[in-house]
Amino acid sequence: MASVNEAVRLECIADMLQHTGLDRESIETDFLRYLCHFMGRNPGSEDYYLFKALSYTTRDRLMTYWKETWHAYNNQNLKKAYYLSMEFLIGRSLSNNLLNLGIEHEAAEAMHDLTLSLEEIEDSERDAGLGNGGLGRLAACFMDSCATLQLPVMGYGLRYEYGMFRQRIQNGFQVEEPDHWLGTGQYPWEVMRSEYTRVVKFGGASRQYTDPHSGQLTVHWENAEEIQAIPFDVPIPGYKNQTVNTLRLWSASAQEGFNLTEFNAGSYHEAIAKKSEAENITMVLYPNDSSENGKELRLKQQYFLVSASLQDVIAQWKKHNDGFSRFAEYNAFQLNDTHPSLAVAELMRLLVDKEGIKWDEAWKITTQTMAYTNHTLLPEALEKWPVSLFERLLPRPLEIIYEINRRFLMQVAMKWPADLQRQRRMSIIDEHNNVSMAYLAIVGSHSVNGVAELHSNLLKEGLFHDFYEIWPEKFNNKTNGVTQRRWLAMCNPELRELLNDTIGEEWITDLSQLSNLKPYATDAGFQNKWAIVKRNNKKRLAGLIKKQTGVELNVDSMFDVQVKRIHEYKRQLLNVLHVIHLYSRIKRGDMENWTNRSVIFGGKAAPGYAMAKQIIKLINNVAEVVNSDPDVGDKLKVVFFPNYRVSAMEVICPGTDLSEQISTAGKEASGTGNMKFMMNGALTIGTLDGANVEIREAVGPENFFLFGLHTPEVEALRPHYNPQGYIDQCYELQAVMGLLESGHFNQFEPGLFDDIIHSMRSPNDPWMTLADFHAYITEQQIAASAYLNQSEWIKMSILNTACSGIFSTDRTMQEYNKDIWKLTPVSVSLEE
Ligand code: 26V
Repeated sequence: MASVNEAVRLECIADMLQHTGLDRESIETDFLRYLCHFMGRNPGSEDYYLFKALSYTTRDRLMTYWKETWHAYNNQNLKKAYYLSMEFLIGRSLSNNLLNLGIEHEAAEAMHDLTLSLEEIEDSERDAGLGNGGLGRLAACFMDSCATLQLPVMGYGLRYEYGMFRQRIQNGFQVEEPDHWLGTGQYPWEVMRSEYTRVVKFGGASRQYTDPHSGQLTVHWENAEEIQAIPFDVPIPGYKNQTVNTLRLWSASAQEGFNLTEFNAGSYHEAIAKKSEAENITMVLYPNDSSENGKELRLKQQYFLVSASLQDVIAQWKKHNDGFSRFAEYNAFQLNDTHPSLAVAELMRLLVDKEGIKWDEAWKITTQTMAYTNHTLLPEALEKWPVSLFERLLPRPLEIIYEINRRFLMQVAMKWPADLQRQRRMSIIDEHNNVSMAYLAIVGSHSVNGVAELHSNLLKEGLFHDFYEIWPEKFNNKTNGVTQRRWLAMCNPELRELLNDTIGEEWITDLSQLSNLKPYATDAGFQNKWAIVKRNNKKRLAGLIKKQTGVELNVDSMFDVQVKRIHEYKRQLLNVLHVIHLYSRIKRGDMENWTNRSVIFGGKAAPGYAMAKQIIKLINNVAEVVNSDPDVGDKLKVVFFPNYRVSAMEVICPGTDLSEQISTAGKEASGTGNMKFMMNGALTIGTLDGANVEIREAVGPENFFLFGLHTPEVEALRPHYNPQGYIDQCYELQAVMGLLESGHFNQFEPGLFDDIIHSMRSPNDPWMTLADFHAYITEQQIAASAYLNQSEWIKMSILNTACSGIFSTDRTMQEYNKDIWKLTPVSVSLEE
């Protein structure tokens, strides 16, 4: 590689800066140059081309800072952290990058000069849907906060050709369509970096050799298939701070000149088939957020991510360091759930087999660098992989896992010599010959954290109790957050302006400043302004809903919203039961203390999750009946928002009055949608689950609609849960079940909802939906009555925003950094 003189490097930077002015004229000039010269289009072309031209223009303006940040991180001895995640749910980037660069207004004016609308251009960007839901979006929020905090953190993920499927609703049913988000061209934000291509092995066999010179026993992984990992880098700008961090996404490709022998032997088709098999690895995101265990391709994806990323970090390390004695001092890996927990075995393999480091030394390095975050308590989501699959795909990592387990079980046996049961329970390889990825992650990490206080405690008491007994010091909590840049400043510009005018702009980088709003909660003038902003946001949301579904909402009705993945534990069903209850009240003329409502649902069901798909159909059928009944009119409207995604939430959360967070207590690890709603001034109706607990604590119980069983009550009730008893005791529930069971919502589709009805009536219903029904409708009535007093409601709405300061990922990242990573912030400055 050419080594460049520092003076030349600086000259190059100065030149780049000079040619990427942040003023309106420079933006306009560059935009036209990209559009007309580079892309061969003109300002009258489709919005998508305008979006691309403006994105390139924006990327140019990030590039200097990006290079400088890279330089600052790699040319001094700095500790760095790597966030390993199978998902980064980025969504759109143009408006976010303009905001963080501080050139939103300039870009809008430049477009205006050309009689173009920035908003329309931004709207034509497709979501980068490289994630399922909360876990993937959290990773994206973390990246934004790390860049803003100037932490040297790099994200590693996969560049799926197809992201999260697109959801269409046909006759009330979910239909999945492939999301070829890259389109025919490329993603304007990414930069391909072929020079950092890595090679990942699969299959073959592991052989031991005694080195003839040293007499050392070494292991070779032979006859493996080799697949190239090509990195594509995406810039992650901090907020107005000249820092641009990197998200590196790997794309699989067959080795260049692959299988020449097969080709020469005339097996051209086999050779091509092999090539496409290799490229399959990063073809598609698994659209499941709980089960789907045992799929070979998914395990390949996981190993591909982990191996390429670790090789990348080690190669970078070796450029500047001799040996690995200080590796753990300068590198930290955060595992986003168990999906990348093969990193434990892979780092051991690379250190022992490739770098010739002794096992004990390598193990020390591994456990000192790895940290694991758990994101779910649902047993079906805990990853296990058959040993047989490992034998076929990953023979050498399997041997290493066996050795890790052997040594670990010796440790357990020392501590509890007589307790064979415990040794069996804790084995990384279980009695059915499956590798438990969670146990591998715990054993190989120095830190294990949950994502909300309740969840972290439940991990210690339940799922990981045995491990907590050996290593209590590993366990800690890091309550989730969301980035206020995207989830307030960007998605709610009117509220941003009101906040800036009232308390200044500091909240954008220090969300605790929002507490300065508290004195305004009872100020009539301020309440008025607040109400106007909320109403405008509701108008915008109603407009989008009208466009997507044809349903017209009354902006003065209460917008009651539940958007999230469709899952039984999240209990969209409980919400539907409440809707049916309201409908039945209207039909029987029980209109006392009535509040008009628009109930909005949105979310995707995993394609193989039959019950979740039935729930979508039920919501749509109920919507059809309710919305077309002339007795109902404006009193109640129900909509299912199709294809819920990041960019949809950016319109939904500012326009919401009531946020539904109604999972069975103890099941939702944290939730992050709950935080977005709160920040944008919605009130929550919710159970004591996940981060709801902390939300309620922050805003005060008088500003939160709490209902339902608590976690210990749920568990105590389980053995004698009797749904019929709840029906017998509650005439409202009898009316609701009567309507459902009479086929009122499936008149021409007999038996369609039998499974749903059966599941709610089952004494084994794990989600105990009927147990919380009465408490839920009671609290819903309290919320409805509260809404009738608008000044009270607005006060509570203001207080929700004012108390949401702790739910910034800036706070979350500071905690990860203080307790786990211990990085020093690096300021990047191009002033001189
Ligand atoms: C699991 C699987 C299983 C195999 C197929 C693909 C796949 C994809 C994702 C997952 C993980 C699901 C776990 C998850 O998303 N947890 C959510 O994490 C959020 C961020 O911490 C948290 O707010 C939510 O409460 C939690 O459900």
